[in-house]
Amino acid sequence: MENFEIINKIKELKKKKNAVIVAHNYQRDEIQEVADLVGDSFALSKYCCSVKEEVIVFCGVHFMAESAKILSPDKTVLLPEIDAGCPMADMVTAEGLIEMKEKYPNAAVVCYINSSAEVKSHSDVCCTSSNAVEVVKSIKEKDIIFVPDQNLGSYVAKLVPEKNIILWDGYCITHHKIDLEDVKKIKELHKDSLLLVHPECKPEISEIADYVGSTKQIIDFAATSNHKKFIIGTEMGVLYKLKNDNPDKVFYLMSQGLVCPNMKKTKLQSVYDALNEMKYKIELSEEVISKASKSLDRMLKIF
Ligand code: CIZ
Ligand code: SF4
Repeated sequence: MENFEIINKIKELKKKKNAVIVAHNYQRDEIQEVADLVGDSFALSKYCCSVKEEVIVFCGVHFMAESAKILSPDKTVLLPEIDAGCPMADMVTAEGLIEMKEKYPNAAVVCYINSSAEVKSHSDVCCTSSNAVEVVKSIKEKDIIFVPDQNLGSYVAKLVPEKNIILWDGYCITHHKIDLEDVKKIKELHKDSLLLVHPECKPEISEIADYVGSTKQIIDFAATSNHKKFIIGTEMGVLYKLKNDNPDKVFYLMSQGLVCPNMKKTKLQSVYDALNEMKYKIELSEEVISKASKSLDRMLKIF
């Protein structure tokens, strides 16, 4: 089937099933095209709470669909590809976190939104890459266990030196593998470009960047900057919006390796099948929802 045919079928089915489709900034271009809203995980979860439709097709990875379910427990949340997980989120388990908490009983726990619902349920407050610095600053405890991303944690630790950040050793398989030497080469090649990177990159890369921010912050920065050329240091999916919104600007990807294999699992056919067969439903226990929603709500209160 051609893309336009399947897109039409998805649109029909969406109406029939009373559904909305949301897509993360890292999704394939055609998925972003078919979505009602494209954004970061938190913006999408908040949007899901506000819509009247009963069914949410979440084109992203597992923890994102879980966050939407935690914030909208009465809705049916579907993840089109059951194996679309986030290896970084899987690097911390609830058991591992409980052990760490026993080792540092006075520490507060901040979990990056890239974590399972169970890990969120054992954390004090959740954060995203847009608000991690403010979340950490808002906490009264000096000691803070930060899970699971060591790179985002190090970035926050540098900006909030008054806190003692205890890092977990997780990392994003896509951002973490980017090498400093390769970044220096592309910077040299495009001397007139600004380098915008995600804090999931290694600290030595964030250090030489002109701007460090989440997907949304990078997208906003590029849109409002007077500069015309940018090297983008996050997953290549953001290029779709960057290029569409800024036809007069030029974007280079920092590395051809900036592709998240899990984000790319969702195809138009997956979305069609998800709606047609109402799969795969995100199911969470009431206890996990109630505990995990506290860490998300606490973040929501700060912003
Ligand atoms: O929170 C998100 O959506 C993630 C994982 C990244 C970002 O910067 O938007
Ligand atoms: Fe996880 Fe990295 Fe993919 Fe984001 S880009 S979903 S952190 S593996």
